[in-house]
Amino acid sequence: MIPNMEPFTRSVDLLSGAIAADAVVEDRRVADLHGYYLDDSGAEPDRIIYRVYAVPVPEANSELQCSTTVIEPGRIGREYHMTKGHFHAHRDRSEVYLGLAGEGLLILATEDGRHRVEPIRPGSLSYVPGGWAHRSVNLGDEPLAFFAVYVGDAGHDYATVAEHGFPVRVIVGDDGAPLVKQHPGHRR
Ligand code: PAN
Ligand code: ZN
Repeated sequence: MIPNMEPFTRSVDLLSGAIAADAVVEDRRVADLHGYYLDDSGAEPDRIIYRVYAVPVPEANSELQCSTTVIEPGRIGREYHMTKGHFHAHRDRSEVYLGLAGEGLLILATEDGRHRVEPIRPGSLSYVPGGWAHRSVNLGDEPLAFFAVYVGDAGHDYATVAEHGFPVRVIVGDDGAPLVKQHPGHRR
């Protein structure tokens, strides 16, 4: 069956990551990520950590969701600003990330405890296979912006990550440089 979609074009600002016109904009603030960071007690609850611009597309297997994410620079305690991270609710659905601006990391993890760390930078293209949870982290002094495209009905399972976390955390080391550290509490 041919889906009932009309062709369209949108403008992405490659420097800021913003998508113009009818994108659905969602902000994630410190308060929305309570429990994800080791210690957010010193951070103002209203501070925006990241913003997602999503082009409205039906959540169907035949479609492709298109969005950008912009993570503000900064840290909460020793941890760099990061997204919640999620598995896709339909575990086998994959995704592609294209770095637009800034410098960061894409942390990937499987349910059986494997993990990978990939760079995000302008022009980086990262493939997120089905079955891999994914979280992005801003390591720089500027906003980190990337474009994502994923299977329309992928859905987001946040609960598994909220409960178990990722196998690693990205923190600032004593020398001021980023450190990818094993998260001892993570299940194996
Ligand atoms: C991305 C993410 C976006 C925000 O579009 O949804 O970067 O991260 P969280 O959803 O983990 O808060 C994506 O991977 N979509 O599937
Ligand atoms: Zn995803």
